[in-house]
Amino acid sequence: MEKGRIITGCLAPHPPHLAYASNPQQNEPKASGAGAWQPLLDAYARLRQSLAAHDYDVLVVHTPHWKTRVGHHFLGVPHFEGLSVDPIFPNLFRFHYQLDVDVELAEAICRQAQAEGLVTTMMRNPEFRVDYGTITSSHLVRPQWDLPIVAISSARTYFDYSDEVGEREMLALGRATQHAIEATGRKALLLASASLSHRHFTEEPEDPEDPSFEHIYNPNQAQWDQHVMELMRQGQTRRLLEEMPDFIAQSVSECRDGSLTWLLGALGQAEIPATIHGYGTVIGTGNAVVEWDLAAQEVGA
Ligand code: 2X7
Ligand code: FE2
Repeated sequence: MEKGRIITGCLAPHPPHLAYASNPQQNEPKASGAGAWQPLLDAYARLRQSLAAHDYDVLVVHTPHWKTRVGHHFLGVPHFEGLSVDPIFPNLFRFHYQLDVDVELAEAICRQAQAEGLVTTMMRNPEFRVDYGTITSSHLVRPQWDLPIVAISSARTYFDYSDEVGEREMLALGRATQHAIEATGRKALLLASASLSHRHFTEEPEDPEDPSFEHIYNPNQAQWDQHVMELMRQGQTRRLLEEMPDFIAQSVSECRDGSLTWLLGALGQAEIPATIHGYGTVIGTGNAVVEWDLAAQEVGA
């Protein structure tokens, strides 16, 4: 068997508004337009165009909205279908999903993570309702739903211990993911499903599409977003990881659920420049669509 590899890693935020605004037939609520979220939809279109040049056979997603009390969990049933509802925005996201899971790869990551000293569990309940983070990011990146996924939960380490311990665990989970992909011969696309700055409005306008309502909630936190994106652009991955606890604390970033650090760990903390496909706000949060194209690096090397 040929050694597997990570083709590309992406920061792929999951505001349900973006799934809603793209009007997939699976989603019950229908949007009349994209309004203020158009820049983010355009960013996802650019990401999809860039990914079309690559051949990969599985999407591996780390999601903040499947929160597991003890350890890191992995979907462990070959097929799931059901209705996923955003608990905060049920008016925007009621998505009828059908998806396949690469259980062999999920089990391999699970075992490898155990070998790294992490607590892990395979989730074997066929009735389990898949979270909106996994679904939104996967859908926006590959709306065809023609490839299997691996979905990884968000353990509570940052919250129960500290941001520093959380960071160490996510780097270990990233290493485990990379090694399992190599050992199983997969060509994998990795998705860190997270917003950057995450302070948001607590009230929704009567018309959720009203563009006059949409703007960044806190400019100080948005400045952090600009700084973090500049580090990504410059390929300063180690510095980004060093600053991650401050970024998380000072911008109440959703990266505290670990997805971005997991991704950077899986990419071997490679110091390669990322492409920022776009940035925009959703209900006041800061969201960037970002790509680290490992395959292109190898070709250029
Ligand atoms: O989960 C989210 C999010 N991360 C950002 C914005 C709006 C809603 O949901
Ligand atoms: Fe979220």
